[in-house]
Amino acid sequence: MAKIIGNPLPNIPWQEKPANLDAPVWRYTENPIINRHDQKNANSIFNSAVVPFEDGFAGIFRCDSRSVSMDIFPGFSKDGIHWTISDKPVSFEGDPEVTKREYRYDPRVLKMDGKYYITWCNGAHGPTIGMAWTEDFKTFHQMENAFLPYNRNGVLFPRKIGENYMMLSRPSDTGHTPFGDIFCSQSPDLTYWGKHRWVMGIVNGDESAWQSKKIGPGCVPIETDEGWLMIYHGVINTCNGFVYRIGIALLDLDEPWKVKGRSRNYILGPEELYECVGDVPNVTFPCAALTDSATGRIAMYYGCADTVTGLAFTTVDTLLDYMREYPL
Ligand code: BMA
Repeated sequence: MAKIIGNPLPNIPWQEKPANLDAPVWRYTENPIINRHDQKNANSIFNSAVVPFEDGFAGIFRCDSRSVSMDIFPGFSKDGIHWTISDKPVSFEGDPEVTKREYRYDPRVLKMDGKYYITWCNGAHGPTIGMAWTEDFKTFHQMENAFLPYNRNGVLFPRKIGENYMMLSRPSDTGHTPFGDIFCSQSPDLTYWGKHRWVMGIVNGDESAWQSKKIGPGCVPIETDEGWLMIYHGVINTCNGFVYRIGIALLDLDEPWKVKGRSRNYILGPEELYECVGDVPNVTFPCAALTDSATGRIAMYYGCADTVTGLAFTTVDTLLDYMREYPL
């Protein structure tokens, strides 16, 4: 039995695994939990991140507007399922050269050292990784962008590892990047990032074709006694374009650029109508996971077809057993 290192979360959203299901992840029966117009002026709400907050949950949501501009918005929920998302985007305090908005999307959130940190894909002469912190999800303090353009999918580890903070990311280009591996970078102060190490790449050939075009970090890594459980996205290029699925790997606890295990199979992919049909068909894109250390339960939030937000469930043992049953 693997153990999640972290806090218990007795109010984690949860449903039991359906008895006849042959898969390591099961969807919430009332998916999608957030529909495309569940916020004023939203065209679509997806690729969003949540975290336990006070006696419920808070989140940062990607809402693309009906002029199809991308921004991030705070939201709150008592149960992690029903959300109220602000009409107003996150407004940042900080250096005006840095807070200047071009576009913002695909946020991640975590609690570290008593503050909530947000990372997102930030337009700054090309996409890069924006960073900010908040204590109350009302006032947000923007920090320096972590990297030079072009980069996407910046995902912090939830604590210092050794001397340094660490962040996973996926160097990219200005467009719909036809390549992409996962890297790990280190920082003593969350401002200056270096010691960039390659973590893992696409899988060439037929062995695991769902991740043959590009991969990128998804949820904040989950600390277990066996390593960091990384939930990531993998992409295949098909005759109808890119298809995004979700996979898992286990990273070394002290040197997280070292991969200890990786699943050949995806754990979830576009199958339901709301995952296959939308503004961008056939996309499942993970950005957050709640965990309960008491039970090993995991509740994963993922964008569906770049249009709505889904919720799915699993446990740490279910994922690690599946990874070992279908190793890469
Ligand atoms: C990526 C990002 C994601 C999106 C995905 C699929 O490049 O733009 O936000 O979910 O493409 O369209």
